[in-house]
Amino acid sequence: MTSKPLPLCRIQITDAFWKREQELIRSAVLPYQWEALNDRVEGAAPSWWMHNMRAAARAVAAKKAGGQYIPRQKPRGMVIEGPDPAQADPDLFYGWVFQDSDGYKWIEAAAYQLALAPDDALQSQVQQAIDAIGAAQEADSYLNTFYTLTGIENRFTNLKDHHELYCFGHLVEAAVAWKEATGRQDLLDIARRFAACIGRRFGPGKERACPGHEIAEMALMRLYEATGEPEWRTLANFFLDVRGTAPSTFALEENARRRKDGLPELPVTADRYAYYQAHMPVRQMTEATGHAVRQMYLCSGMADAARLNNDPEMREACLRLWHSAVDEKMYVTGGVGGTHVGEAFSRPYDLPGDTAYSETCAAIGLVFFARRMLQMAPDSRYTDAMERALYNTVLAGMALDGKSFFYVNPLEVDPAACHSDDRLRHVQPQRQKWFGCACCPPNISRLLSSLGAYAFTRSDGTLFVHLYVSSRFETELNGRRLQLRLQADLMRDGKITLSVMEGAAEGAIAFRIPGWADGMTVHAPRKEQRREKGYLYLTGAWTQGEKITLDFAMPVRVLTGNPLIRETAGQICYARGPLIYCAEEADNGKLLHLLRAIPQADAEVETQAIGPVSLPVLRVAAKRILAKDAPLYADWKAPETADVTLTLIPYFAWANRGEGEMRVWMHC
Ligand code: FUB
Ligand code: ZN
Repeated sequence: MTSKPLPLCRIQITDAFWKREQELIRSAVLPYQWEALNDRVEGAAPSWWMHNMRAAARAVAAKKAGGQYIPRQKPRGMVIEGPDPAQADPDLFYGWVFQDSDGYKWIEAAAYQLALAPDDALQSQVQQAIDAIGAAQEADSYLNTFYTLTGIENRFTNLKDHHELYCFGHLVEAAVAWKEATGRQDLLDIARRFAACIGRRFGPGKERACPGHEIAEMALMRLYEATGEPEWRTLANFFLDVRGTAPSTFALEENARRRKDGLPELPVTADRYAYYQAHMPVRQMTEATGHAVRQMYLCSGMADAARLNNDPEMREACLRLWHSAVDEKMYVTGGVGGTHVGEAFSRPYDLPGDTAYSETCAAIGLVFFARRMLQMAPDSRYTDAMERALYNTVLAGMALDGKSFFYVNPLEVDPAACHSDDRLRHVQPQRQKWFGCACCPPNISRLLSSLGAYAFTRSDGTLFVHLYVSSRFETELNGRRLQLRLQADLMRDGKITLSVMEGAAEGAIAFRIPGWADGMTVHAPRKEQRREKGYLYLTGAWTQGEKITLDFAMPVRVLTGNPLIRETAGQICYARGPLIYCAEEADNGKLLHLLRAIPQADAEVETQAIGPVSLPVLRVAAKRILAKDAPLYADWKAPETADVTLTLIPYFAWANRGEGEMRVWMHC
């Protein structure tokens, strides 16, 4: 039974925790990111987004006026370092080749916010951004500031690395979101024209191609669903089916460059391109490999294709990749991509805590993949992973005041080591204001602003409640409208109430039974109850004024890692509900590795202020090894210990009280 998300404009998040997050995005994050896109944030790495759009617009205008545009740059390398923006040459491109995507992601997030509530200032900033994008679109509808400014004749010659189709995908996502939020067609027209430009060159019976960084696949599927225009699904299917087949399109384009440089050509087999998930046809894939964000975006596109084409073979491939990514390669925090070498997936069970990469965007990609798997066939294992990624790694990506961000999400941090050890150069002990490669902050904004689309989906006869986020929302059930209110507060407990505020309908409301729930009680008079794949289906007549309640037991849990994970051997971590906990220096002093957890000890749940919010923390008895004057090595004897009370805070809230040690897994 397939399902689709409810329109965001029909969902009002009222949840004490999530409403604050969404408002933070609106009031602090989006305005800040707009300043960043315009290079007006002192002390932050420049974005160059508006700069590049304006420079490209001048080039395009010159060409449209019949003049010539001779670029002063060559499309070499992935990043063009710029000076201080005040000293920048107004006609040059600066930053990463995929810089255009940052602004597209920002527009997408802003559109979701505008679907939730009007905001004239935000709307007019988006309009400025759209005007800038429209002006940078070439006469033949091509749109990419990097190639416009470095030589348009070179476009589509390095799809492997130069992210044209990635920027295109983000443009499409933004355009559909904007149209759905405001009814405005302008950005959608720009995106459709660019899609058509791509479709004139690539597709069945035309040139073969596939994106080096996936997203175009899921974006085109979304464009197809939004417009009903079949050519976008055809193009998405084409990109998926070309991927990993011989002759490798990446090898062919590399060889074209090598020929120009007088270098010998390489074999055109696909097997060298596992980093790009282009080493075998996607339908044959069994293991999540290579760059983690790309892999998750590919999986999302594959899941869309499996659903929209009703393609069981593609679904089987999705299931295998899900198993690999989630059952063998996911951190307890829902992060994926264990190695900083290439921001990539490592071997199964290789999940180091201190050198973890676990990019925020990769966890976001896992959320995308999970929602799409749920749309195909509801099963709480997808929702459990989605919730784990969301409540832990995704949330950790942003400070509680919305002013700084993590790109990398380690599970163990010693700031002294981060500052001095090159092996940890990628690990920041404090969130950063912005990044030269700023993929994560706007990705967090777009996901959190569209949270409702992950909380609920519906098919004709069933409404699915995936995430327990307090909200008021409207849905249809078997063609009849219902206004519903969901009350929950997972930061406190697992009590859920669903009330019918208005309307009457017959059908099923399916509630996910979270994997963390240690039993549940259900009060649902006059409803037939059935459990399937981790969902409780309550079927019957739903009428105004009625209420059903669920109470999921939410004890503190002590988790262990699979014995094959070397890094978690002999350690435990604490969890409660969707939250994974960690110890921080701010509460427990330095040298956290000397703490010894006592798995049998009962933990108390208390509320503590952390930065601007009050959060549930755990207090639990533990021991601390006394380490005074010990030689480097000595004969073993039972260590001297002191009794301590360990304070554990939700992982997502770490690094909000200055720099200090942190660890998720505790020795015991
Ligand atoms: O390459 C575009 C984005 O930048 C990727 O998704 C991130 O991992 C970062 O490399
Ligand atoms: Zn990122």
